[in-house]
Amino acid sequence: MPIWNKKYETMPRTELESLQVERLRDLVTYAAGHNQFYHDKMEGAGVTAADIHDLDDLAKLPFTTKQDLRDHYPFDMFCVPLNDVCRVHASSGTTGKPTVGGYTKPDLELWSEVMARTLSSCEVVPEDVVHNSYGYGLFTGGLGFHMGAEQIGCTVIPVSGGLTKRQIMLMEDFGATVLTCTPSYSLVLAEQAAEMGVDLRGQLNLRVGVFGAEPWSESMRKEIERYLGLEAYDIYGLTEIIGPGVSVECSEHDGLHIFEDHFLAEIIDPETGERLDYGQEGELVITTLTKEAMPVIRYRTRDRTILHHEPCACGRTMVRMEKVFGRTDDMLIVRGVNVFPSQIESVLLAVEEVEPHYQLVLDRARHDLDSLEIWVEASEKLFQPVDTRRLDELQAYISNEMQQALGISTDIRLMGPKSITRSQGKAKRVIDKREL
Ligand code: DLL
Repeated sequence: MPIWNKKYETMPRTELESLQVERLRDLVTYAAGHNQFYHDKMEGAGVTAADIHDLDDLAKLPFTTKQDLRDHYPFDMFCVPLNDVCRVHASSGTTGKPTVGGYTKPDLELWSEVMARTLSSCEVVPEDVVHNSYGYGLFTGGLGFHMGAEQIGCTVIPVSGGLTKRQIMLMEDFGATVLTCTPSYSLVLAEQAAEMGVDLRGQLNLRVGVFGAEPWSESMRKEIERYLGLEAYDIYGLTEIIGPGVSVECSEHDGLHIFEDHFLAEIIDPETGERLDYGQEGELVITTLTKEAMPVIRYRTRDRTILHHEPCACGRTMVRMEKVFGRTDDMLIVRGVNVFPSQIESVLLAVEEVEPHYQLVLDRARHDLDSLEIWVEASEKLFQPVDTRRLDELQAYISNEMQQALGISTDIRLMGPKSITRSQGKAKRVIDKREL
């Protein structure tokens, strides 16, 4: 299967590590020499490039946090004058100011390169017609995929999100073979196609889907593959690092390879900041080794995962991260118990008469106790006509499964078809009324 950049993607690990150390040294000098924030940070920690001998010396470097980025909004994290920045992207975030990412020309070339590697890892080839439904604009999804697909030489359809009906028509008329969008939007497309009487599996040529930008479970993957008749790949990335193109699955679907020649990954204990070993779960921390406009040193992503370094059957030597379970700040604490939305998703989607559309509503009503309502759409056939007995049985069954999986009681609300808001990009799964 195609490996876009064999030299780097299959580099022996010892060679790769030497390259990383060399690049890390250069980065420390570059960042401290071109940016006040990094200058002060390095001086405060008493570290210079001369202190970096191997990758364990990473621990000597201070972390960079989302708060640091906020404090230096919009452009004070840049290492080059604005004149040399040829593109700015930003992530909306839930509150306050967005998180900004800046790119020089070489940064854009790097981004195209890692996105070409990404798409090749998903078996995308120059003959493919790529229907790109990631949002174009400040969000990194649309343009990131666009550049990677062009780099490979695919035919790109820059459709962006929304106007779902039209998207189905275009996919059919233009003969899309690859679909790129958030996993939740892929299900909206599937639903719309069904409504229009278009059989996505039979009438369309879709072969591959490259889905990311939000957490999605293995059960969600099965649903998507079943509805769309394609092979679904997980892609991970974030604006602060580059956008999409940090890591991606290969056809083994056994973790996401991180492009470590550019993005150096570590896992830390989110409480203590201590570095953890391969195989241990914690917070992903990334250092960009080669970016010019806005490199980051030991950036705390707040995403939880596990790293594995064992060789992969695909031939790539790059470390693999497990599917992101969620962000440390997405973790819900319900009556003192930690719950990840992805755990709930896995339980729900294992139930046959339930649709993959759900929302979690947290409140603190009675006696200051948290309540967790799980709204999920039940299968359409239970509403034509309403089968109260079956709905009651189903509700009791899901409540019990949820209690087993989460260790807390939840309130299951089985909803009618299409009653949960659909999204064109990242789905909003959690409504926390406790914060209001
Ligand atoms: O979501 C970049 C991207 C675009 C990735 C398209 C993949 C595809 P941001 O808007 O800055 O950037 O959001 C980044 O989204 O820290 C994770 O919490 C989450 N995220 C991204 N990909 C995944 C994934 C883009 N595959 C934040 N699984 C990250 C789980 C993901 N969470």
